[in-house]
Amino acid sequence: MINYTVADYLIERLSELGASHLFHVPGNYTAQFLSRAQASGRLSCVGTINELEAGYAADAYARLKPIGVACVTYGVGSFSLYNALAGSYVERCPVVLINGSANADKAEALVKHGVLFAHAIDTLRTDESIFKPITCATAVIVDPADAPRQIDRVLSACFAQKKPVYLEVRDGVWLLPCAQPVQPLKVAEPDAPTAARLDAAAQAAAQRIRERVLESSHPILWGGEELQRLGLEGLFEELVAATGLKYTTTLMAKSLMGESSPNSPQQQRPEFLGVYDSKFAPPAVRQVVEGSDCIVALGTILADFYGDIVSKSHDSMILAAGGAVRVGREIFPGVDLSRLMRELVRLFRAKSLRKSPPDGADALGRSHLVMMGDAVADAAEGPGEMSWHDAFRVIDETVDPDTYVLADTTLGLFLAAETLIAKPKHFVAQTAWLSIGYAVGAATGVATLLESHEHALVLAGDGGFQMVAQSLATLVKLRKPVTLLVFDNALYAIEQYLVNHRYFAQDNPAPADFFCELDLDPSEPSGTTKRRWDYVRFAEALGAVGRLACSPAQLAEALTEARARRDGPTLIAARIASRALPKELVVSQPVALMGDAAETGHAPHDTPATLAIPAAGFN
Ligand SMILES: Cc1ncc(C[n+]2csc(CCOP(=O)(O)OP(=O)(O)O)c2C)c(N)n1
Ligand SMILES: [Mg+2]
Repeated sequence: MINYTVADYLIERLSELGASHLFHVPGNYTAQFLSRAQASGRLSCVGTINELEAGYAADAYARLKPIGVACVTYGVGSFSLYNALAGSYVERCPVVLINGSANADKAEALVKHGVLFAHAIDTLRTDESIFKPITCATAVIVDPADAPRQIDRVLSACFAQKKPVYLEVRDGVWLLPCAQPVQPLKVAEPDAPTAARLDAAAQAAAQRIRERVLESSHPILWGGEELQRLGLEGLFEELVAATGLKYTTTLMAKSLMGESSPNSPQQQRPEFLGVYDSKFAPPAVRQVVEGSDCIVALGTILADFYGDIVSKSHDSMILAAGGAVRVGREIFPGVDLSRLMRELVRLFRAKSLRKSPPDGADALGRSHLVMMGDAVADAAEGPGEMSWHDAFRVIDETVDPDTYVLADTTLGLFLAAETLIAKPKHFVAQTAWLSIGYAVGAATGVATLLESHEHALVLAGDGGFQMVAQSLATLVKLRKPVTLLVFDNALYAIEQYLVNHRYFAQDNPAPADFFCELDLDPSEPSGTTKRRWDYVRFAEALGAVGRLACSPAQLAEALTEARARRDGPTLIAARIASRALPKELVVSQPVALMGDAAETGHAPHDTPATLAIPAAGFN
């Protein structure tokens, strides 16, 4: 009979923090933990095909629940998950990475005789040191007596800072006796003097924000992802109501509040301007947001998309994120976002504000379906192919309020921004780290949380899908109602757009032009164009249903059929013309996109825009 163990302690704390699943690939170093977790009935262990998928799944889970958990083995497993965890760090997703290492004898053999245990590189703490730069706390547990303290320290950092943590337990220690928790996990609450200081800082910043808003003519609110991570969506909604201001969101924080009007789901709610994703937003949305003389950005991670607006409206923008507030050039350090939001709601409720929105705001009401109409210039499609807008008109019509939409880094991401999401937190996208394939692995995490009437729709490019394609097998195993819609354009279109957008020009004589422009030897095989997969047979080989849609009618039929399936995933390949480009991107010069800084060209400010985002994170 085994009594209370180190494994039990960790399981108890994880479940106390709100995790009911963990995503893993087994390894003998963590085997005892996994069996204990499964037997506990508190943590359901979801086996994934590889560790990258486990990492993406845990990350997505952490966007919808208080924490996500991944459990892998040393080196060979953990390194495969590194990309995913880096994304969690950048996008502030509280993920607990549980790792196991070799037992004490093997550790001693390494130190004394240089004998490498399985997956060792050359020192005992390689994994911990490698994960340090992308976690907010780490621990290596070798002594069961110290386990409660270490586990509590690392988990409370994860929960409080909304960043990933690394927790390694030495094989042989998992089942050693351990003290039980005597009280709930204390999540680093500030002591009384610190709390008073934080309150005062929030009050001062809120006061200044209110003054600045009053001085302006057309202020708007810009909600960001930190509000979601900190569970402040309700306060944001209260602030919208208290100020009467119109609001936009970042692409990552899309669905911060339900976007459609409660009475008419096809209409945008009146306070919502649409997602502002800079140059990719519809022109009417851009005009309104960029026409504001006071953008109040709350909880916004300054991803690459936002370089221009932050730089252009530097002096008129209010930015509250990363534990600080900037009002124009004035910096308020040490401001906790939760306190600030409470204070703003209080101040704006006390006295009503009468401000008119920027010009054009009242005309906004529906997504690109209306704004673009049929006058879409991306119809480069031939027979049996669709344009991007063809596909999105169908997608928009089929997304219902019980559907989670997960959008990958594809040209389709920018159109997905326009799809109305009726319920909060029903849109998931990794728009700062931008690892292609993320949404495909993330589907595993979201799938575990689906209720019987719910459904998830993944929108992925073919390049992204192929990176994590085996995740489909996990969804088959889990029997989850997930639709994986792959934009089958046989192209890494975003990359093509960045390196030579002339490829997409209708009059461009030959794709080979691309090789010349890149100054590559034309006889070299290109990394950009590639052969098409047979997605229908691929799906069938993994036990899923596969459909090929070459027209809007076929896509509508396939999506409706997939939505009706309750016991497993459907893979739909939507044939998009390789040379099709959404109208928003059809320009003579490519817009700066994902690290392509060629077009930003603004003189640097003496006060860096990132000042409000100190490395320490929220606190
Ligand atoms: C893991 C990873 N590798 C490479 C890249 C660079 N990259 C950015 S977009 C892109 C192409 C995406 O192609 P696809 O998924 O087919 O979508 P499309 O652009 O065709 O819509 C690539 C390779 C990346 N962001 N992430
Ligand atoms: Mg593609």
